[in-house]
Amino acid sequence: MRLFFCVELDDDVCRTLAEHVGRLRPQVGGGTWVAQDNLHITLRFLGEVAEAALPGLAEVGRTAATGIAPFALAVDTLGAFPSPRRARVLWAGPARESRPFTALALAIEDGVLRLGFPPETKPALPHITLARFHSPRDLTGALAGATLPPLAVEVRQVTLMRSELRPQGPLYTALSRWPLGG
Ligand code: 2AM
Repeated sequence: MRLFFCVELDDDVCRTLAEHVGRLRPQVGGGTWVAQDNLHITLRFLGEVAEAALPGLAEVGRTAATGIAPFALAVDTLGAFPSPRRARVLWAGPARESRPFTALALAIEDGVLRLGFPPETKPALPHITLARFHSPRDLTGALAGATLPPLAVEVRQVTLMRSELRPQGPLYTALSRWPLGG
């Protein structure tokens, strides 16, 4: 099964994001837009994982979550990977680095490495993917005029999510959740 660790978002955060994204969408056009209910912050993508690995992953999630106290992420910025001029991913996220988020992602990374997963090569930058583009898109104009109301994402738990890929978009199912701070 295809799995990833993530931070789920409260319904009101998803709703506010979806409203603002709705305004941006006509300007950007095209792309594959993430359904409101699927918005999340990835902590670690695992890919295809055998069922036998689930107990180990549960231990990783529990240990990582227990070691970090709940915290808030100020989601106040729209951005693009790898750059606004050649965007493949449009995202919302915090402008500033979040130490607790980095610590949480590192704790999970540490745990999955111990289980034998190959190391993550991308830095753990907290972001909520809003849209993906098959070919690079110049979003400098759209992003220059776009604003986001400051959103406080309360990070209270870690989720191990299952992703089933379907033609109409992925179906996410939470397999386990662990509260931060134990
Ligand atoms: P992204 O939002 O930055 O694209 C579920 O697919 C989540 O896992 C996505 O939010 C995605 O992050 C992340 N992810 C990381 N690497 C991935 C990969 N190779 N394939 C699919 N998703 C990946």
